[in-house]
Amino acid sequence: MKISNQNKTLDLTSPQVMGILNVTPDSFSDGGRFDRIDAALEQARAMIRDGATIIDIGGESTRPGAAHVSEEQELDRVIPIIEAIRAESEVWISIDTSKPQVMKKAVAAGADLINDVRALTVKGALDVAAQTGVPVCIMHMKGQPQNMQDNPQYQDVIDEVANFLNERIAQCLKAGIKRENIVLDPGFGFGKTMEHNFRLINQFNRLLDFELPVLAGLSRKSMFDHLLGLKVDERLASSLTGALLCAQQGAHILRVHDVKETADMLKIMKTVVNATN
Ligand code: 8Y4
Repeated sequence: MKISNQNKTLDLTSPQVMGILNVTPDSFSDGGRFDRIDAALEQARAMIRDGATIIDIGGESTRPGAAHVSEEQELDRVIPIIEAIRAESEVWISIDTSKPQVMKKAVAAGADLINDVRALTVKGALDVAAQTGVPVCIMHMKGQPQNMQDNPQYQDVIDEVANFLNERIAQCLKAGIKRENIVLDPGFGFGKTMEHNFRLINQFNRLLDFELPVLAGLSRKSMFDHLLGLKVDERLASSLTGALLCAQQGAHILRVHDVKETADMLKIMKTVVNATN
């Protein structure tokens, strides 16, 4: 398995680490515009050094209750960071957005992959994504960020996630996105209870039936708080455990905050897998 664009190819034979780079104002203390760009660039450099082969850049928070972000605001946050990273690195740059104009301008600025938690459901997003020609990650979410955690219910969570992704794959193909440019994601934490999230980990390998790359984003999510009573900065061990359980079932990309620890974990996993007699 691999993903490609005009410029390059990322081999997914073994799981790749996608490092999270949030560029929302709460994620970088504000010493002004240059300081913000510089801090984000430093964080990207550290993640690349630690083994990330993809940097996921997001300028909109999808937390329930998070403030609305305008297109102009989002562009102002992400474009300078994409340009700065691209100026010095060939790392894969992923743009975490649902807005068509942000997708378009981010790819023009050097982004290689579109990561959309709304699975290209915003008006115009399918067509713009198709025009860019870059791979897209489509994620399952039940409801919208504002209401997604208000008592989500499923008859069978994995069936519903798979059916949704199947439908979105069809829409992508219809819009002219090539099948080999689609990455799938069950959307841990997006309209799911703790039980739904753990069931999705348990059944993760069913998403491999699509024969498309699959991404797992579990890092520091609140399911670990609900099980173990952990603050966000206490969730490293649980995040690594969740990531390993998905990687063992065949996850191709792990979206994480803790790149070094995840890369170490994957090295152990690969060494064990290859330690046949
Ligand atoms: C602490 C910090 C605790 C952040 C939780 C969080 C995914 C994603 C997000 C995902 C894909 C998050 C943008 C939620 N999650 N994209 N984005 N898959 N493809 N929460 O699972 O990280 S944001």
